[in-house]
Amino acid sequence: MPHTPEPAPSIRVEDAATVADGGPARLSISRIADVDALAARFSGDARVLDVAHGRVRLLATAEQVTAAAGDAIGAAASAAIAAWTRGSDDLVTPRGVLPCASRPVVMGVLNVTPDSFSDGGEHYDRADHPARAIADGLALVAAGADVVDVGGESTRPGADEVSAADEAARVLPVVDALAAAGVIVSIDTTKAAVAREGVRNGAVIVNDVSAGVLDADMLATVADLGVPFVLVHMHGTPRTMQLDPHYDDVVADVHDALAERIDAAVAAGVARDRLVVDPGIGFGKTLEHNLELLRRVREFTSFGLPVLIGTSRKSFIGRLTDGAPADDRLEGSLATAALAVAGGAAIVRVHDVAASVRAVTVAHAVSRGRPA
Ligand code: PMM
Repeated sequence: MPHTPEPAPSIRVEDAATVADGGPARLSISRIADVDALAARFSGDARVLDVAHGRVRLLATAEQVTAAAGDAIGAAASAAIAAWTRGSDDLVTPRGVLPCASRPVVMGVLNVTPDSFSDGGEHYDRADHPARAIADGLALVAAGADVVDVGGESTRPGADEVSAADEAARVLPVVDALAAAGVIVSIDTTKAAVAREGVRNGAVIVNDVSAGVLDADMLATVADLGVPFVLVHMHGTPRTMQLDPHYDDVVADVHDALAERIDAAVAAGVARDRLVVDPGIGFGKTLEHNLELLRRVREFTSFGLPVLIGTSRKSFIGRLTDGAPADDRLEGSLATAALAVAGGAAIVRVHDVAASVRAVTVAHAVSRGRPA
């Protein structure tokens, strides 16, 4: 039997704006055995707001958390508040550093598939493969992408599965050529075998929309490869994810699910500072869920890891803009990228790179009150 570690308590910072002035943070503590007993230990100036769904929400300083809940939970609260306040560190890859600590990082999307919802077939010309995709990847870099995310499996809702061999045949020549040109490449796959081959061909980040759930070998593979790993929250599978998704509180539930995947990745041997978290916009979420996740994106910075947000051309943007089709969602995509960055996202995953670089550069400068 593999050893299943006890879940570590999870602290989510909802707001810490007054902490610098000695004020309390608004926190949520979850993944603990007896949440009612914990809530009862807070008294005096610390104020419990509610206890529900295995979580206690409260207004407290880190010192008050330590006094009531002990050193371990107090230290976790202190770290989460510091992360919320400070933002993320740089992300170190074997081919270079993504400067998440100093400016927004832009990940350009290169779907080498015939059927992706957002750019289906755009970069995949069977007669001219892989030349077209390679040229398009280099164009993303010329437009300002810091990293190019190469995917060979459509994750659009209800998409058919593709075999590892077909997926590898689509992406590996593209990964290889871009890496040879010095590009920081991430491989967007849910399959451990494709991740391994992708890294062997020069990819330096693995981006898995299932956070290692769909392939039992993924976490151990990534640990072995020693590259950064993007943990994306997905409700179900691409086939099932949009079938009536339900959450008690979408931000809290997705945060807890990501906490569980962080623990699983670390237990499998992945270094924590190689992880990136992504709440998975559109992956088993309604329009309202997506908007709530974006409105409260800063809460995901509590992990102290870079937060990646992918909204580009997604269907919820079409729904907000008179049913605009995927190739007519630029303004909505830019608005969400800008707001995600202003809300604390470190990396945005986009199709329209040049426009997105400008939008997030301005959003970042405004949110800090100074240029980069
Ligand atoms: N979305 C898609 C594919 N891969 N990866 C991450 N990390 N985050 C996302 O939101 C994400 C992803 C689906 O969109 P696409 O068809 O435009 O690639």
